[in-house]
Amino acid sequence: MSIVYLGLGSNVGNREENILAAVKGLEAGGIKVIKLSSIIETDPVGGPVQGLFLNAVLKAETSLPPLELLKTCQGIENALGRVRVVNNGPRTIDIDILLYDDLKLNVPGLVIPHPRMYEREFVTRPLQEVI
Ligand code: PH2
Ligand code: MG
Ligand code: MG
Repeated sequence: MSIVYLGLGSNVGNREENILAAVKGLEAGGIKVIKLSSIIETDPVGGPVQGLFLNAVLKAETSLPPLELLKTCQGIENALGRVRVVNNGPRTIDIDILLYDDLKLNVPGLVIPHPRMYEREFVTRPLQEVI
């Protein structure tokens, strides 16, 4: 089993419902959520002019290897109606792998630790609650 930290963000539709639906989807996908942070409202960072986000971070346990975990996260994003239009643009749900044990990985489509996590307060603030 591995310990992973995932970042969740939403700024389209019912943002809280989207985050909670993502948590349920992760649980259904074999990712055991150990601790969910508070859900905080944050100003958008980067990207086009867009609405405020709700963000959260969770700590979980999983036997999925990194690329399988990524596929599961992307499957949940798609199932919740995410459409990729603009980079860093509005999204119903974004699920990012922040940390995976003490693994360092850099392959096409996945970099762990998440390369921008430590400069983003919308990640570091909720992360402190669950670490
Ligand atoms: N995600 C981004 C870009 N900007 N800003 C906030 N506040 N929250 C996010 O989750 C977010 C963002 C790219 O994934
Ligand atoms: Mg993201
Ligand atoms: Mg993402």
